[in-house]
Amino acid sequence: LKAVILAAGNGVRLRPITETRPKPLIPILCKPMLEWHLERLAGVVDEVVLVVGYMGEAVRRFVEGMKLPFKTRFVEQGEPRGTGDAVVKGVSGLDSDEEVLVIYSDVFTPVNIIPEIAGAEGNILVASEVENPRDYGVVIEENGYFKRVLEKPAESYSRLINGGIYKLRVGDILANSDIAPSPRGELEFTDILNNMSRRGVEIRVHRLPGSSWIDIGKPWQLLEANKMALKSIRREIKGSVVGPVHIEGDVFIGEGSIVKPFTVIEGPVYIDQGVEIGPNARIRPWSVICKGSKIGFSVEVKESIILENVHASHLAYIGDSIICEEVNLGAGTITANLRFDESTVKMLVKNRLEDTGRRKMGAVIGAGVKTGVNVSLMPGVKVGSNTWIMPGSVVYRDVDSNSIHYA
Ligand code: TTP
Repeated sequence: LKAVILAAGNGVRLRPITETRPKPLIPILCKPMLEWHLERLAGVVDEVVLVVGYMGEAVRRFVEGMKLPFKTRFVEQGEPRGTGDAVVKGVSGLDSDEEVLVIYSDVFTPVNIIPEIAGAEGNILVASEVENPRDYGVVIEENGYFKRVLEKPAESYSRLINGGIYKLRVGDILANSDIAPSPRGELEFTDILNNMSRRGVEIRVHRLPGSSWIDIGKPWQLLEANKMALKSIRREIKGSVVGPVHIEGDVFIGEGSIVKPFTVIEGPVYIDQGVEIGPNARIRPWSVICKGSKIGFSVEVKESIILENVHASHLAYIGDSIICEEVNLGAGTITANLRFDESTVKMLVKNRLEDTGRRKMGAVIGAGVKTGVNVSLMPGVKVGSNTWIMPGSVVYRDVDSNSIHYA
């Protein structure tokens, strides 16, 4: 069995996170999404084809740095013309009687379903139940068999959506790849699936229950994905904890990390290797702090993701936020995460104001940003990478990358 992983998207909706890393290298519990997929394919496949494009070199370097028990091959997609185009390029050259696992690199299931899918007979499509089916490709099935996908329908006919994980016969994909661009101008893999169904190729629907699948397309979904993953961690403390520290619940602290006195950590919390916390910090549930970061004196972190080498050394509040790598937060930097009217927080995504569905949502801060002392960031604001926010600023709107924002 072989696998094709789609890793070529531009990830525009995830900016500024994707300004400095391709989407497949965005981590969940400090481990890139792509690494989760590759680890799960060990012992299941003998070759993985990675379809790459945007920041493809970074993807290639990352994969080549991993020790994997199967062959890997990279296919350049060129212009990202859609998932259908990517899959066809990924499977071309494979034997038509062979079966492939097709996996979108930006989907996450906290439980590993790959062995079950790989071991099942015939063509399989993984579908998941979600609360907001209208944002996805809604799957119509009959007696457990796939009939059609309706892309982002105005009305939702069912809560079952296309999960972006399949096992299919290569010949069935290629024989049905005669598709035209969709209304959004992309060659969609779902149109190939619709062709297959219409021409009598059987595809069994493998149904996942709610809350066991997520795709990471927009920033707040990264918070949700980490939250899903945090539900299955267990208390494990490998680093050192110095003096009076209060730790409750499921807290993971990686090797070489140090927690200094008078710190309170309320699990579930994941602290990676080489992290420094405290003295006198408060880390609240659903937080993830990655390698080399420093959360110092009187800094409170709540339901946030802090990527690598972030420094928040004193007197800061980071709530429901995503802080990318190499960010420096000045003393007194505050992310506001709740509106006075308590309505759900909106965020600009690809120039459209979208409802995050979250009553509490803070900021998304791109890599290399520096905030001066006493900077306040209003709910749902995004700051582009390598930008400076000058001291005393109150940031109400998104700030461009590589810029200077004056108070
Ligand atoms: P999408 O989330 O639809 O697209 P994207 O990753 O480019 O993100 P955005 O819309 O924010 O720019 O992609 C779904 C999956 O398919 C994802 O894993 C990336 C992959 N993909 C490709 O490999 N090639 C492509 O041409 C496209 C559109 C997506």
